[in-house]
Amino acid sequence: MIKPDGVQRGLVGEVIRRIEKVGFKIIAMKLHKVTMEQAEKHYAIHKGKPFYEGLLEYITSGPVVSMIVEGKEAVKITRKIVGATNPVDAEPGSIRGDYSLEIGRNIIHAADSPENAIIEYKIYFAEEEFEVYQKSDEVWIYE
Ligand code: D4T
Repeated sequence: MIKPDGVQRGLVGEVIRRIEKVGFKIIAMKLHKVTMEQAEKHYAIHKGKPFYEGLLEYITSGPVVSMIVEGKEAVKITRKIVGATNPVDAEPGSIRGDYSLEIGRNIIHAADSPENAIIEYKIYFAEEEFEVYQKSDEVWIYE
């Protein structure tokens, strides 16, 4: 998910470029606003933490771009492309390392396990929004 700051700062194309170029297949994508109900579900694990209220306010503050991405080790590799949660620790070359400075404005969200990826995409997408298709470059990406 490209968060509201990523959308406002014109980084949608840059993020999608990185996801596509590594070889992943985007099987669903949309621009939408996160409702407070969706935000509470998504960040339920952080309820009660000092940054929780600010996090909900930020993620619901403007449109986001959500994607479901498929490919080998998609969670692990996407987390590397995204970089550490706190931009201070994010490597140069990662999205957060290149484009953000503060943990509360870190541009992008990516699921941290395949199990959470499923839980999270169900918050934002209906099954009808998935596109099942073959990408013609797959023979050159997978051996
Ligand atoms: P998201 O979920 O946004 O991709 O971030 P991560 O998966 O990398 O990190 P997270 O769940 O630990 O944190 C969720 C979200 O909360 C913000 N946050 C986090 C914050 O504002 N202050 C903090 O101290 C922490 C730990 C940033 C990401």
